[in-house]
Amino acid sequence: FGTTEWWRTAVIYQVYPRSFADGNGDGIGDLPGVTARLEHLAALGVDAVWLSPFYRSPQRDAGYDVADYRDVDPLFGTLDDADAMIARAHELGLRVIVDLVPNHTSSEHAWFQAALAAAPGSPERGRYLFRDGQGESGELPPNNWRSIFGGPAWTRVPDPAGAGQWYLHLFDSSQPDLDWTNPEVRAELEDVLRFWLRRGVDGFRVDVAHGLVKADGLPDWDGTVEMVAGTDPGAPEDGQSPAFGSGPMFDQDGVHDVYRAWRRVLDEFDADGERRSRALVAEAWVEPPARLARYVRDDEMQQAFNFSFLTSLWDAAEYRRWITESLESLDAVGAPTTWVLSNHDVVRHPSRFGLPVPGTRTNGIFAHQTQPDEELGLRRGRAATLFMLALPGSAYLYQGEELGLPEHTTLPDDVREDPSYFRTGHAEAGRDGCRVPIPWSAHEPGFGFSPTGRTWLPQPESWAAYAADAQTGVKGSTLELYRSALALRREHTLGAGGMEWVEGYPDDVLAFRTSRPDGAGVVVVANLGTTPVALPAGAKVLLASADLADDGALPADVAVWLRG
Ligand code: ISL
Ligand code: CA
Repeated sequence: FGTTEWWRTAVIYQVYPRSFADGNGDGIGDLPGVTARLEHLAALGVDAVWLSPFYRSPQRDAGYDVADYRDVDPLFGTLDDADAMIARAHELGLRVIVDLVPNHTSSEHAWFQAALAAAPGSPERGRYLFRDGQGESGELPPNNWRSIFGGPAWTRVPDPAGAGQWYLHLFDSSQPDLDWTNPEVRAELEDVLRFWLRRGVDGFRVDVAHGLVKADGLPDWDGTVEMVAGTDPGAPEDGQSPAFGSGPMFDQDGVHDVYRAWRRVLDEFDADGERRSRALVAEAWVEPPARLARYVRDDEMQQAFNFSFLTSLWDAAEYRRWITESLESLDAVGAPTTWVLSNHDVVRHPSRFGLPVPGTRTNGIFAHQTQPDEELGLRRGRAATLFMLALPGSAYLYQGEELGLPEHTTLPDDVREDPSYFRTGHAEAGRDGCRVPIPWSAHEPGFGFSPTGRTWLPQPESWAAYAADAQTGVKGSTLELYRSALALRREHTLGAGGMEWVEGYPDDVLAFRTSRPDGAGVVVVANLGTTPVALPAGAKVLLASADLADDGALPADVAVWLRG
C-alpha cells in the first residue's frame, strides 16, 4: 500500500437507491432521484457514495438478487441514468462505489434459467451448486445447512427427467449460490468488474465477500448462520452467536485467490501512471478483527467493513477493546480500518442505543421486539458519531443517519418486503424498518421523497422533525452536527495518523487524542456513563454532540472534540 490513497481516510455515504429519492413519482427511489440529490452529499462533506444494487433484478431481496449485472433495473432507470449519476458525482468531487453481488445470482438470471433447463452434470448446472439429494430417492437435502434468512439452504428443482437435484442458496431460494471453483464463473464476474470500471466507477463493495468459496465436499455444519438474534440454543447467554461468519460456508482460504485476481483487474485500470485509486471493500462478517484483516492486503482488497460497532453495547470498555483490536490488526498490514454504525441490514443505531435495558445485546439485525427511547437513542447516536468520525481510518455513513433517523419499529405487516421476515415465519421483524424513504422536506406529502408524495414504505408522522429542510441551517440539529464534524475532520485531517488513549477519566468515559506527524490533532472525550464528567480546565471545545452543563462539565451520553 501507499499511504495517501483517498480511501484511507474517506467518509463514504451509503445510498440505498429505493429509499433515497424518487425521480419519477412511483414512490420508489431511482437513479435520477439520486443524481438530483447528490448536492446534499457534497454539502454534507463526504468523499464518496456507495450505492446498493440497482441492477436488473426481480427485487426478491431488494436488488441483492441480480438477474443481469450489466444492466440497470427499469425500476431504477437506465444505463444512461447510471452514467449521468456517475458523471454528476465526479463533477461534485464525489467518488462512486457500486455494489457487487458475486456469491449468488437471481434465479431469474439467464445462467440459472439455463441450468434449470439442462441436465444434472451439465456445464450449465456446473455454474451453481447443484447436488443430488440424500435418501433413497434423493428426497433429503445434500447437507444440513440453513439459510441465513431462515429455513433450509437447499431447494429441490422439479426435474422432468426425474433426477430432482437440489441447489444451494445461503440466502433466499431466489438467490442460488454460484460455484466459485468454476473458472467460467470467475471470468464472468471479472468481466462485470471491467464493465463498471469502464463506466467510471471508483470501486466496489463486495457483498458476502467471505461466502464465495465453500469447504470441499460441503460438509454438514451444526453451528448457526442465521442473522436472527438470540434464537440459537447453543449461543451464550448474551445472545451473540459464536458461529457468526464461521463454518464450512464462510471464510475459506480459497476465497482470497478470487480477490487477488480482482485486484489485478482494478490495477489494469490504474496502470496508466495514475496513482492506484480504485478500491474494493469487503462485506465480510468475520471475527475477530485479525481474521478480517486477511481480506485487506496489498494484493487484495483495500478495505473491509469493520462491523464491531454494530454489535457493541453502550459500554466504554467494550468500545475501547474493539477500537484497540481493530486498529492493531490492520496496522499490522499497513491498511486503514473502517468504522460503521449503521447500514441497510441492521436496526438504525439511535434505536439500538435507545433500547430500554441498557444491557440488552442485540446484533442489531432483525431483532426488534422492544420500543427504544428515541430521545436517549439519538443523544447517544450523536455522541457515537463524534467518536467514530475522529478515529483513524475510513468511516461509512448510512443514508438518513445524518438526519438522526430512528428505526421505523411499527411498520404494518402487510407493507413489509424483506424475505427474512417471511422466511422466519414473521418471527423477526426483518430489515424494512431501516429502509424507510428519506424525509427531505417537512411540509410536503411523503416528506418530499417523491414528486407525487408516494413512498414504497410509510414514514412515521414524527419524521417531519427529521426532514432535511427542517434541519438545514438550524443550530444544534443533527444534520448541522454532521456537517460541522465532517468539515472539522477535513481541517484537522482526522482519519489520518494514529490515536492514543488519554488516561485519568472514569472507566465509563472514552477519551483519546488523535495524532499526526504534522499537526496537533484533537482530543475526543465521550461520556458513556451516567454522571457528568469534568473537562480539563481551559479546554477549547471545537464541537459537542449536545450542550455542556452550566459548569462546563460533560453530561452523560455526550461527546466533545477539544483542541489537541
Ligand atoms: O453471512 C452472514 C453472517 O456470517 C451475514 O451476516 C451476511 O454477511 C449478510 O447477510 C450479507 O448481507 C448482504 O447480502 C445479502 C443481502 O440481503 C444484504 O442486504 C446484504 O448486505 C444477500 O445478498
Ligand atoms: Ca421511482
